[in-house]
Amino acid sequence: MEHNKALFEAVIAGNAGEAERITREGVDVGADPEQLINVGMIPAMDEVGRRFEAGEFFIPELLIAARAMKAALALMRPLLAERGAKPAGRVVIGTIVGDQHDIGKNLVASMLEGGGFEVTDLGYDVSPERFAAAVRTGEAQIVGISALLTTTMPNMKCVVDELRRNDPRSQTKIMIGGAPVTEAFAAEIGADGYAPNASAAVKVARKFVSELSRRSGETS
Ligand code: B1M
Repeated sequence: MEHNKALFEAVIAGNAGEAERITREGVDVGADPEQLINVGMIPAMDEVGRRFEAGEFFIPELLIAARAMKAALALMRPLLAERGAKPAGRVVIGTIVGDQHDIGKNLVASMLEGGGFEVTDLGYDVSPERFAAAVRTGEAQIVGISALLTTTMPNMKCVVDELRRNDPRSQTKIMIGGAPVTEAFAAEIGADGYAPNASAAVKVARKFVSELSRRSGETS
């Protein structure tokens, strides 16, 4: 319990060294790795997201908290793999073809990891075909597409079309975001959702996973 609380505070403070130290110490004395993630790290990133939305935290605080969380998470990954722990969901994410802006996308990817998702980050300048191939390979439930240029936004529709061509029953949910992107644009191109910032992206991803599991419950 002590380790969970200390880890929670280290992540919010963006103290990567401390987060790593507490994680290592916790694992050495037999703390449950899933508890460290679910009780220490994920609520910390939720709190960071809440403070960001409330205007108490800004982009630098988000980035350093995400870095602290990633450092601690890196120590846990091998342990979780050994135990076969299930991620909250699988996400493929990238910045759209023609666009090199990746700071916001990286932030979204880190927050999703902090939220317990397994994230495959394809980087920037990602073509519709690469998105589709990554979804097939990783069996992703969610695809996240970022765009920062008004000139590259239309390329997002090409990804949606390519994914739907391969997945006519819409078993993969598509989320888009980026400064020029809007909810209305998401609806216009047939994406399933839009998030204005990284913490909202985690909420949308959680909603997608619960919709998909409800749907698979109805059909089984
Ligand atoms: Co460029 N750039 N840039 N740029 N750049 C903008 C976007 C611009 C608005 C600047 C301006 O003119 N005022 C402008 C776009 C104008 C337009 O489209 N109408 C612009 C331009 C024109 C260009 C070039 C064309 C400049 C040139 O070469 N003439 C060129 C294009 C290169 C290319 O992509 N092909 C270019 C290049 C660059 C740099 C490489 C120098 C650099 C990018 C470095 C990098 O990303 N590694 C850069 C930068 C840094 C910016 C600004 C200054 C900052 C962008 C940023 O990182 N914001 C930007 C101006 C600005 O925004 N003030 C600008 C911080 C980031 C955390 O926010 O990305 O919005 P953001 O992400 C947010 C949300 O949008 C959301 O969550 C994030 C966290 O809250 N979000 C998602 C993002 N993706 C999401 C995905 C989701 C959900 C939410 O679901 C999947």
